[in-house]
Amino acid sequence: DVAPGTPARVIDDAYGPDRAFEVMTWEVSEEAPLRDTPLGPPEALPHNPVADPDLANAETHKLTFDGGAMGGMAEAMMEGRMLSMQELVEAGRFWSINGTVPTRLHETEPLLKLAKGKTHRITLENRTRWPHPIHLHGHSFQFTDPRAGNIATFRDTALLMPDETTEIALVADNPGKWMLHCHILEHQASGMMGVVEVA
Ligand SMILES: [Cu+2]
Repeated sequence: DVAPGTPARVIDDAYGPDRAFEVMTWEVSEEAPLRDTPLGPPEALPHNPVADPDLANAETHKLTFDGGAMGGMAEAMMEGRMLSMQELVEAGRFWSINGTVPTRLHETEPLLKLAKGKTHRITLENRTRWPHPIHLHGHSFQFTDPRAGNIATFRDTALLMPDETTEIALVADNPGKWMLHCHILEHQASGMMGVVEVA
């Protein structure tokens, strides 16, 4: 029970206690409640139709994320040429996935080709000094390591902290060419994006 007029602060400390910031402050109104009694519990949702990964019979893959300030990236492939970090910075493309920097996404070779209908375990390795929320289109995945988050939860984005490595698993049941990219859009636009093909 919170007394009317008592402020409650909402703090976002996802990036650690030293980077916590206040999102909003709210307080309970002095006005009468809208209802005499609270609503009942919500109705149960239908069963989630997303297929559970079969971890014991999975194909394994790896994606490495490189680049940015204070990182170790020395060079990367762009448009079929190996460019130095200096050249990449001058081109405004200083993030890479598996050593490649796409420019025209629809023409680039997929980062991964996933066999349709199978379970795939994908290691995500962040070799940069920056956090990256890595977002995959077309599929929902689970973490395989409970240290990364509740492994029962299906997600479309994995937040990789600096130098963090984790593994995701999914059933590739949605054919097509799907974007995979950092959801910090400046990072996406400057190279941290690619295509995952399911066929
Ligand atoms: Cu990023």
